[in-house]
Amino acid sequence: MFDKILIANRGEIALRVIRACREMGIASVAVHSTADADAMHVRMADESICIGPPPSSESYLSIPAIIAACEVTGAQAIHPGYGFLSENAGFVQVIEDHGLTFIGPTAEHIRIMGDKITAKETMIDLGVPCVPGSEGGVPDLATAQKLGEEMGYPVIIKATAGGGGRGMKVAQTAADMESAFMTARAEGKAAFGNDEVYIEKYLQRPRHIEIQVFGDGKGNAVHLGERDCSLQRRHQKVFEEAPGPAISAEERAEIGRVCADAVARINYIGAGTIEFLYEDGQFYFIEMNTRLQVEHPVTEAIFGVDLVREQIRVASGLPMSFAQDDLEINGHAIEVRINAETFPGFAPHPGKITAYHAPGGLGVRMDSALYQGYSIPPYYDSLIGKLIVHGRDRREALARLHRSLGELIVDGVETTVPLFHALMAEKDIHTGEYNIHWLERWLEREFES
Ligand code: MV4
Repeated sequence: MFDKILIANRGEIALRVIRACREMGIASVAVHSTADADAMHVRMADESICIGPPPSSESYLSIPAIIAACEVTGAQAIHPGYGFLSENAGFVQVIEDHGLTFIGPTAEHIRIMGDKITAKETMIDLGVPCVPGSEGGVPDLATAQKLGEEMGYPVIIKATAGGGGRGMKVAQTAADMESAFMTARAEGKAAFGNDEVYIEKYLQRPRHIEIQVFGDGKGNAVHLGERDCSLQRRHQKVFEEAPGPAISAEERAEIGRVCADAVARINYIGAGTIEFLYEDGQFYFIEMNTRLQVEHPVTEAIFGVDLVREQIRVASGLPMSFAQDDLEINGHAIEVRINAETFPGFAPHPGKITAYHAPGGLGVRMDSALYQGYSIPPYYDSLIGKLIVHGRDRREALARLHRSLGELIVDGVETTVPLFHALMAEKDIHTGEYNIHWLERWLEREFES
């Protein structure tokens, strides 16, 4: 086992990793930009080291600065958290070249899943159900038009290097194909330097269901059920829950087995998420994320496992501490993401926290790096906290969410808490009847009229 781990991240996820390290008796090293000298992750870690100026490109994304921080502090392994360098295959390569350990998948698995065409081809070979569409890349407009006619409209054109909704265009009819194809290609080129695109049948009202998987890198893997993350705004998730309100135990067992078998067969190591669109009782693979996700706590709550501890275990060569048969769902969990943003404008609102009180009590977890007197810097993501509630069933989890939102105090900046108070009054949230378009349509109806 490692003696010392460096956390190449900031905010609540850095605290999350430090906490796992401390429970495992592992020393932690925080890295920070000059803008984060007073940040909670710096205070909470055993050691800290400044790695550069405020812009992420010169600090949290600086591979040389992070490697140097490992050498100076004697850290043997790096946990990347989410975002920043967490899905950067080149970073993993450099870490290994320096005799250090990346707490996450191999560079090869990150590379395969980072290219959506390769990811989809791999999943098809592994027997994972995918959205019907082109076999690999579509080289030109004529081929795209021919495919559109064969598949039937609407179709969606996606950049292979895309993700998070970038480089993606819907063609409702043949008349839209030329502009959709050209725009998706141009966006892929501009944003990722890669103009390769592929085509899929466009699903009109799916849910976003993602399966948590975990492998030991030696051909063993498990699944930890699904999360329903359909409530999104501009491809940013705001509310996530597990289990999914629309998924039966039989569906979970079946898609879970397919996913666990798939990652076992590629000797996947660590935490991964296989994303699906779910419509009319069918799962359609869209992407795989090779990192620990923001919303992992809802899975931890219902399975009673510590996913970061498991990541550290398998990265050090130890076996996973559970097998599939040990994993049983207990109750229901919901996470809401609290951002320092105006509502309903969703404009970033950094500033000084004049008062902070985290909710507590049975079934309540608040993952946040806030403290009274802290100044949220303007340089980074606006996520300032995740409120995770756990109940015996969905009704209890929702009641607990409502109750704990009422206890939360964040003064000094605007937050997205009013969004969740408003959602608590919606029937569809209580019945669980929502899809990937629900939130944006509701925001438009309620706040833009
Ligand atoms: C789709 C789709 C409909 N049909 N693919 C958006 C982000 C990227 N991860 C995949 N996305 C979508 N792919 C097909 N074939 C609709 C979306 C989509 C979406 C997916 C998940 C959550 C929110 C979304 C919002 C808009 C569009």
